[in-house]
Amino acid sequence: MNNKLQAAQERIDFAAFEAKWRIHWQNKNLYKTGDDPQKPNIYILDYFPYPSGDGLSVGHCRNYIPTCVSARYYRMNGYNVLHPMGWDAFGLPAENYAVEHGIHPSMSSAMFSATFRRQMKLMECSYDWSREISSSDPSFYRWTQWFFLLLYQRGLAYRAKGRQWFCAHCKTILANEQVEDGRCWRCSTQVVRKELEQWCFKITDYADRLLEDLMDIEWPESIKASQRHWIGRSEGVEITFALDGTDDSQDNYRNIEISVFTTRPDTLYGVTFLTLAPEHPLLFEICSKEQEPAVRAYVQRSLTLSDMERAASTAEKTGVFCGTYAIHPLTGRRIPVWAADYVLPGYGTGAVMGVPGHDQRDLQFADTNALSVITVIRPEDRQAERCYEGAGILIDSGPFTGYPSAEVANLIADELVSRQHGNRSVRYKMRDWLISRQRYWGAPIPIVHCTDCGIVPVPEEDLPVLLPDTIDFRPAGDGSSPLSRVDDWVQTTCPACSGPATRETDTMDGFACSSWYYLRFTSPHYQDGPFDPQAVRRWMPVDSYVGGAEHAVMHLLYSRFWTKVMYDAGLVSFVEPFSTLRNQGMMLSAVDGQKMSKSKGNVVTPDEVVAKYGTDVLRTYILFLGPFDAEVIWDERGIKGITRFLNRYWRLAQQNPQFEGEMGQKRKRRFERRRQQIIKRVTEDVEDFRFNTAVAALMAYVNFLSNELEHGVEPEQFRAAVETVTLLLCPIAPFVTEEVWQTILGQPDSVHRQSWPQYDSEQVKEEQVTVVVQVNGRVRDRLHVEAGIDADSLRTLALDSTQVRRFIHDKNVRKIVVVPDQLVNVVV
Ligand code: ANZ
Ligand code: ZN
Repeated sequence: MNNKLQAAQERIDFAAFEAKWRIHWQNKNLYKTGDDPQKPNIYILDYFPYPSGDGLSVGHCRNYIPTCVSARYYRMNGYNVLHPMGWDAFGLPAENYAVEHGIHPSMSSAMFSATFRRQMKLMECSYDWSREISSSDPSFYRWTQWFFLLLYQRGLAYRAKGRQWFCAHCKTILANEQVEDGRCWRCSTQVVRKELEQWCFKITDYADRLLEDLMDIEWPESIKASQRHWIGRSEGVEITFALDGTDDSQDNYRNIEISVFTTRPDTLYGVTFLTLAPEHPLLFEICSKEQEPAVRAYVQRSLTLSDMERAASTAEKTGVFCGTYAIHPLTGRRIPVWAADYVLPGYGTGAVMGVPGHDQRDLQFADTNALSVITVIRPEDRQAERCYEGAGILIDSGPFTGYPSAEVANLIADELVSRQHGNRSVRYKMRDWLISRQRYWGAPIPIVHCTDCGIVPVPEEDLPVLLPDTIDFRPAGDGSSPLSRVDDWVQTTCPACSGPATRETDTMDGFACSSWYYLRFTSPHYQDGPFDPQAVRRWMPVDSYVGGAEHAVMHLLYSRFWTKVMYDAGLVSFVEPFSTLRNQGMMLSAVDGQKMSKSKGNVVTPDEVVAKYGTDVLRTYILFLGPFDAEVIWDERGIKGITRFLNRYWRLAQQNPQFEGEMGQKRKRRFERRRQQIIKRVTEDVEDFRFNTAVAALMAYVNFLSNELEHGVEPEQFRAAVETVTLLLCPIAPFVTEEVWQTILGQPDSVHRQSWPQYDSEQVKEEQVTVVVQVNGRVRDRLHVEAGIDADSLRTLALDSTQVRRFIHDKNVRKIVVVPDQLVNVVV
């Protein structure tokens, strides 16, 4: 060995240089958003985090470290990169903490975001901190209020009375999906219904566009599916049933009609009852006198159940007869009308035509209440079944008997329309977005109530409507906002008539802020509007958006809705805010296999890992743990391998081979090819968010270099290789690579300002060689393979050759001799 290996510093001492580089980079303003008009632009964004008192765990790093690597990669590739960070600061955690500790929510949320910021800086996430925003800052929520007014002016914000779930313990309204078994999901208190006037955004107006435009964005299929499911578009028919009373006292409703929504008009001949939701507005009008008390009692009882419980397939299908009959629109048959709580008030028309022969829930209801079952469709290949929900052939259906159900659905729909008994109709599961919150820590809704003028929007020039500072912000408990107690804030003058008026005391749901924050980042200090139109033209839509899968619907749907509204208002020129979306996988604790959370006591913080191993090790390990989108378990034992890898790289970089011989043309070519290949590999992996395989490839390459070095490598070749690894590794492990680049390799400028190494797609290709295959010493075949192919693969290829197989025939293979790149001899 004619290679003098130097005595290298064995282990990286991160403490010796981390702080130095942090300051250096900060002084150099390394992460400043590029603004070179010659360069392409890319916007890389993390979900707007909601700072909590718990701070970040290593689980959160699975979001922030990959996007940081991606941002660094594009900077090195000559892009202007917008990679900002800010805080979704309004909301319950900050407010609850404030209530508990007797401080102001602006304090608690400032504390929380300070912790997040400190931890992100610790990980050296490459954000342009000069663009930091906070949604609770009046300079931000002024524009959230501005958007409220925009929605209001466009008829998309309205106030409506509705019965909402209310938790007396949390003192707040809950959405339907936050009620479990009739209890609050947060504290298990039994919830009650409260009749309240609430502000809503008319997202339902955009249902079809929200569905259609999903086609044009690169999002995980599962997220698109969740959104489709949530929107829940159904095509069907609204059928009207006339009523037929049982006694004279009911004459008065002879001209009332009940309308049902069905997706299965082909089952019309199988209707044996109608069911109305207990909340149906006509319910008591159509009840017979005799049945009314029973119906009232039933309605009272069903009001304690949540929609989820009522809709559950396992729920008991209770109901009560109304004493009334409807008339079948085609046969004239009399059909009993019932009230039943499995029918939900918010969907379709709040009334259902019961077809127990073809709908499971209707069958359960019929069985529970001794109603008859009629079968009108049978499967094509089998006997009729008691409850068959599929398509098939019509039976006992008058003129439609014998026809296929799909066709009949259309025929019956046409028939009903022409007889004016029905209309084709499209229904959505999605409801309008309830935006009102009766809590303090949110953006006040910019509305004034005037006794003379009614609802009056606050004029744009009077924004922001500031949250009053010094108030008792504890929630009231009766469903009213704490703001309603601040008399001198509530009392105001009407912008329209200057008469006395009161302010709206509800604040906006935090999701309002996160529906447009990504636009603010393009021009965070802009004064004349929510964003600088030129900056938005330059950066939007977001090219790469990354966050957890738990926001599949709400935030992502609301943002899409706002963007479409802005498009319609001529504010932006695109209809989708996020072109590409990726969800990182969850990180589970090794302690209990659960999601990390403070209450479970299983949190590992980035702080402790950095203190023990250094930032580079944390970053590299997070990336290496598993595929970006896979669920992984935090296992500290795995860190050893990462430390070993970075130390090996560190020792390698310190080598200065004094090689006097020559590598030989062939070896030299191979050495260079390997360098080209690693560039290609890491480039492709980083672009496709395959960071774990990028790290693995770099590990293999460092091992390769260490081995080669033992055989002697010419200094020039070696230096090129070390520079290449350093450049490829620097987005992942920014500190040690900078130390190598500047201190060891003696380069004058930061490694992070270098260009990403390029490869030549011709040069990465393996050389081809011809390998001769012999059977018992006679040449039987020639294989064209990549040079350097391993012996095992050659053996397999040789035995797979039809030529060779012919000569082996049924003899036993005794031995296979392999001379790499040249020959395989099979002895039989
Ligand atoms: C008769 C029928 C026969 C139905 C049959 C289904 C099968 P999707 O696809 O989810 O839109 N429905 C309508 N309004 C309802 C309400 N407010 N609460 C509960 N159920 C309601 O479902 C549409 C079907 O759900 C409708 O079609 C109706 O039952 C029921 F063999 O009508 B169908
Ligand atoms: Zn007025």
